[in-house]
Amino acid sequence: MKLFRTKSEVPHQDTELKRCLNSFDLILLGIGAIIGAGIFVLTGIAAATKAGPAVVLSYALAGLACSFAALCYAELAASVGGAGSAYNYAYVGIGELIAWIIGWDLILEYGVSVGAVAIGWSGYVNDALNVFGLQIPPILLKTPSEGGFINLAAVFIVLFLSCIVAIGVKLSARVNAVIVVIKLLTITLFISVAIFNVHFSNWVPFMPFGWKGMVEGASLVFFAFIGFDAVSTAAEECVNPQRNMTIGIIGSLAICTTIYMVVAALLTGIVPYSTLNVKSPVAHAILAIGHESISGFIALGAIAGLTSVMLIFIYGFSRILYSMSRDGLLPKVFSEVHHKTHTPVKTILFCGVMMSLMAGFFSMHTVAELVNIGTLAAFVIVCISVLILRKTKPDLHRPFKTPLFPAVPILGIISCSYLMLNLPWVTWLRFVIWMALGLIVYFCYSYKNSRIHQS
Ligand code: ALA
Repeated sequence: MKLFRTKSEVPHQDTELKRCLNSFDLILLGIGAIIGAGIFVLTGIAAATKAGPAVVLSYALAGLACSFAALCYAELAASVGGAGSAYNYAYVGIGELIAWIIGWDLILEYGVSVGAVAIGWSGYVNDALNVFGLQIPPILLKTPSEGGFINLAAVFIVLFLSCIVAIGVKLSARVNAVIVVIKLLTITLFISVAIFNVHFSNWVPFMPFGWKGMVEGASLVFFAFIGFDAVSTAAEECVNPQRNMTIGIIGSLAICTTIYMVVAALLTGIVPYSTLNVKSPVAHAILAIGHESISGFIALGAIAGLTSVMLIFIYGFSRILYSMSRDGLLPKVFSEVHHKTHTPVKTILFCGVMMSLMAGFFSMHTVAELVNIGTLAAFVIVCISVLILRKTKPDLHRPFKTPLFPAVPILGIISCSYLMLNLPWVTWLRFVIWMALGLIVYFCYSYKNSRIHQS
């Protein structure tokens, strides 16, 4: 049994997907995927329960870890490419088994994230409906573990957006562009009101839970950064992958980190951090300082923001499955592209149903940390892939090279591992079970059906 066979043994595969995305589309795709439940929901929880006003440092720390990984992503996306993102890079850089592990990991990241964000979305929608005197019956808003039956709004939004993605890439990129503008306007509105209402006394004590709290906060708000890697799943649909990918990944991450730090500092500056453990902290804080209508607009903007995150993740999820199936590691049906829409329609609809079930029956709290551990593990493997590929394929054409090599990938490995270690043990347990399941699937199905094995 050969566990480290690499993809270079597979003949070049021409893409059937349509090349229609440019750098600007990718930055919008990135911002669309990155800014969502993290800033609109988790900032308050992290400030109130983990970091206090030092949540701004939590964002800086998580952003720093991501930037190391992002530079590695950009190098691999530009030189290796492929619709499968980190899965594809590991396949070429290290070998099939590790690629399978990372692919399985990404299925967890993308699938579970959509469910988590959909749950947050339904909470905001319920808040917005309340403003107009309407209410979703609680039994149709809560999961069984919360005393309800199903989170129907969350199920609905996942299925609806899956259909949008299935219709075609360009359409979903356009829908996304409109939503990103709304999201940025919402944040600008928050900043322009909050900046005149800061009370410096709210920043004292700055680090009420100490260094440990700040780092645990970083492990939690890391969720807010997940998504820049989704840009890399579009590598086969870019006009000029080398240039577009680099600008798309680094650009969107830099913009989002800046926004997060500003919003986190202002949020904890306008109200005491201890009051922020609520479902809609950003809107809540603006309401608390007496701006009712602006708070309503912010809630609507948050709904738009969460929508675009789901849109990109459904897209990324289907492309990961597409890539793994094309390599023979998953059944063929996942890589069938529809002749009219040029998208893997069956895969997208399958993903939509799975993710909507997750959104309907699980609670956000249970899944957010699971997403983080899976994603951090994927980032660590991406950084390792850069180190290995530089050694094994020194002549590979690299339009973008990670600066300060090998310091950046090594720092990426250290910082992402550090954040993983600060997650609860129960999250680790769930992660280990998921990965063990993945290995069973690999050895029972994927190893035999791999294109490498067949060729
Ligand atoms: N970064 C995404 C969000 O915050 C997953 O919703």
